[in-house]
Amino acid sequence: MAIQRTFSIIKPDATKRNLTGKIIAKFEEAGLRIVASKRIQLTLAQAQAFYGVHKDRPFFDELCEFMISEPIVVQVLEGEDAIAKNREVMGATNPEEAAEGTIRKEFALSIGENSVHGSDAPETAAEEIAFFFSGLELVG
Ligand code: IDP
Repeated sequence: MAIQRTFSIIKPDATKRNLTGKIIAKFEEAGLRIVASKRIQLTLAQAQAFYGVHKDRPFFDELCEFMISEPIVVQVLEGEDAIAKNREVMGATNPEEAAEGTIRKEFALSIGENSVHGSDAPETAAEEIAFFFSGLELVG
């Protein structure tokens, strides 16, 4: 399996509860290496652009308001099969359905306030990394 990069967000519910380090430890324990990282606060326009694919979903406004409510930590994770591996470590979208030991099972508050985002495919990973990081910020 090839080395991949994926894009991750530690969401407002997690930064607010001071869980950043615990979540990063889960990534590192799974063999994912952090090759870029920054703490930022999104504007509403940025959140709407990032989640544009969901703009017709009923939870879109709630999701964007949540994503701007506190700072977030955006990261690029690298490793073997990183996209699938990160999705596995994150767990299911709804924490009630997430497997034991996953980030969402341990930390998420609800299906919306679910602590982490992770890219779902190589194309979206490339787009999402480029949305937040310049090449100079990726240090493998
Ligand atoms: P994912 O983050 O597991 O890939 P998606 O279905 O792509 O899940 O949804 C993106 C995000 O939208 C979720 O992580 C969650 O924060 C939010 N979301 C998804 N479904 C709901 C819902 O039914 N109510 C509120 N927020 C939701």
